[in-house]
Amino acid sequence: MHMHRAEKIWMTAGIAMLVVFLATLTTAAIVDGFVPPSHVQSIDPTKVSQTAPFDHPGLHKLADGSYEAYYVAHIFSFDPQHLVIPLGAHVTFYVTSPDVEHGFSIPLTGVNTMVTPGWVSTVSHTFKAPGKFLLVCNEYCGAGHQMMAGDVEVK
Ligand SMILES: [Cu+2]
Repeated sequence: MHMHRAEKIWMTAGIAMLVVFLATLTTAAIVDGFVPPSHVQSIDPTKVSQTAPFDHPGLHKLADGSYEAYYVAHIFSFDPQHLVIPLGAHVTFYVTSPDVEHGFSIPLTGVNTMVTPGWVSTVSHTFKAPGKFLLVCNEYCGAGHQMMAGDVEVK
């Protein structure tokens, strides 16, 4: 099969870039311990229910007026199932899982993160509009995945 010289150059450049990108990613993961940006804190997945503050999930007010919301995502529900947030509150969500990979998404707000056992995923949002927002798992997590939902009420 005949290949044009320019085609060979482009293929070589493309493969070389792929090798450089994979080498960079592998080096960052192994040498620097690089993890996805939302995974900043680790947790023993077998002890989530005994580990503070996940032993009391829910909304916690901070001294500066902002809030932290601690969530446990497990097959097939969220704890807490329902959360009331004051209008205008800046909330940082901390979410973990004791079992399998889940998703944590509040559509129309930009809150969306994967939840991986052994890690605490973090995402922040300021709730400027009142309303009742759906909270859904958007990672297939098993036979009851479609039932895994809750809500966040801003008022
Ligand atoms: Cu799910």
